[in-house]
Amino acid sequence: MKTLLLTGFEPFLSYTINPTMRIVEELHGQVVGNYKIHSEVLPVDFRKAGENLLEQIDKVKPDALISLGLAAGRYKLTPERIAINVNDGESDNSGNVLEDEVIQAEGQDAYMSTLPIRDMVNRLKEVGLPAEISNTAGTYLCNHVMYQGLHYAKTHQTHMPSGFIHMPASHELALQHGRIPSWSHDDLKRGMITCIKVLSKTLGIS
Ligand code: PCA
Repeated sequence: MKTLLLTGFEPFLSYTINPTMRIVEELHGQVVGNYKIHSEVLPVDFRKAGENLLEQIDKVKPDALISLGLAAGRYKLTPERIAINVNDGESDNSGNVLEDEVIQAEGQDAYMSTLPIRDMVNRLKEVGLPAEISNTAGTYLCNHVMYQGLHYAKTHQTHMPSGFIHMPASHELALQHGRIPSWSHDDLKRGMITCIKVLSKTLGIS
């Protein structure tokens, strides 16, 4: 049995619920494909999220890493293709407002996801869930965490597949927020289970 580190995020900005939080909490300890899932909810804080992630990687020693985030306004599941070496954006939950900052001074400008994102998108569509590859994870916390995971794998020369999946709002959040497209929690969760199964199969371990 392999170990998958699965991360989500706490609520942030005007989003009082983060659907990724419930999903990772419910999947913690579950077995999907040949992965036992270890979940962690990360803070929306530029100074802490990456550090927390790296601590978890050192503690859990996962064979693979998938991070999840909310992209309110998107209407499909969107595995991300690329993470860039930039911190920039609105205030995080601790009041840090960063502009044009590099994440890792010695890091590459960008890293490509090492998850089987094309296979994930194809399988999601086969099981009836709209999906497409996204070519930008933005410059906020989701990009930050994706970059940190891939930078770790690169600099530690580990073969840990690593990457990020953005998801639309849940109905729960849309009811509170107002005008954003939303999915049921069950479909969002089924989508994430599907992606984990694809990863397991691609690596020939299911
Ligand atoms: N989404 C934000 C940060 C936390 C989250 O769930 C993002 O897309 O950067």
